[in-house]
Amino acid sequence: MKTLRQYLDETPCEKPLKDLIELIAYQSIPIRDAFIDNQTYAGTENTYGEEQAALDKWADNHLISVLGESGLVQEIASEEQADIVRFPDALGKYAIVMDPLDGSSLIQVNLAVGTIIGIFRGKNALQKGEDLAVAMYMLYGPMTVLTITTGDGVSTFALNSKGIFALLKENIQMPEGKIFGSGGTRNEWLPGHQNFITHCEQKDGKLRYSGSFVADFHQILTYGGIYCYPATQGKTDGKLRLVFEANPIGFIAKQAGGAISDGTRDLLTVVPNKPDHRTPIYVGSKKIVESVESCMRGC
Ligand code: FDP
Repeated sequence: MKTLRQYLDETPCEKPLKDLIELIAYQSIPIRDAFIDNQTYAGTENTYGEEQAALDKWADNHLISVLGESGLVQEIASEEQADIVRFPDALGKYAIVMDPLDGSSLIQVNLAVGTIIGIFRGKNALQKGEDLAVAMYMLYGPMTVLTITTGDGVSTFALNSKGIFALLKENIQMPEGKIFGSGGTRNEWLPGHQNFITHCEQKDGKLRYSGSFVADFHQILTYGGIYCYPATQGKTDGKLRLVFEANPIGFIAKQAGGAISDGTRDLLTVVPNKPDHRTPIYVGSKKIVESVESCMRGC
C-alpha cells in the first residue's frame, strides 16, 4: 500500500507544499463527519445569490480556519466568500482557490458531492489555471476518494478504514469515451451548444448528468466523454466559475490527457478578471472537447 505521503515524497514538491496537500486532503474526514448535522439550507445566499447549504458554510468556515491556522497560506479565494481572504502574517507562500462543497443540491439526497482545491505558489490566487502547482478534489461517494495532480500525472487515493489515503490508481489517462452531460435546459441552450449535443447523440453518446460537477467529472475521468455547462440565453457566461471549479478540474483533465474549453479557447490560459469570473465549460476527453469548437460554428 502506498500512502498519500509516500506518493508525495516521490514528487519534487517542497516539504511545505506536501504538508499543505496532506492537511487539506485529511479535512475530508471532518467534512464528511459534518454531513449528518448539516442537511438543510442555511437560509443565506453566497456572493452569486445562490442559496447556501448548511454544509457549504460549514466546510468553508472549517477550511478557512484550518488553512489560516496552518501559517502556510497567504490567501484563499473561496466560492462561498465575496472577497479574497488574506493571511498577511503567514510564513508560507501559497494561495488557495476552492469550492468547499461542490454539488450542494445533492447533499439532501445523499448523492456524491466533493471539495475542489487548487494551490498556486506565491501570494496571488487569481492566476491562470495552467500555472497551478497542485489541483485536487475529494469526492464523498460510497468511498472518500482523493484525485490529485502535482503537475506530473494524475492519481487517485481512497480513504481506508484506518483513516489513511491509500493509492487506488496512478498515471490515470482519460480515454476517448461516449459519456456526455450538460447543464442548463434545452430550451435555453444557444444554437452552437444545441449542435454539439445533437452531434453527441448522433455518435451514440450516453447521457450522464448528476448535478454535481466534481462527481460527473470523476466519472468522465474514468470512462471518457464530456461534461458541459454552456452559455445559455440570458446567462451568456454560463453558471460555473473559472477560479474555483474550471481551473482545478481542467488542470487535472489536461494532466490526464484531456482538455477544457469555453467553446472557443483553452480555459487554462485565461487570466481571471475577478474571483467570481464565470465561464461556459466543456471538459473531458481531448478529441471530444476539440470537436466542441467546430460544433459552435455548425457541426
Ligand atoms: P451546485 O450549484 O449544486 O453546487 O457549480 C455548481 C453546480 O452545483 C455544479 O456542481 C453542478 O454541475 C451544477 O452547478 C448544477 O447546476 P444545475 O442545477 O443548473 O444543473
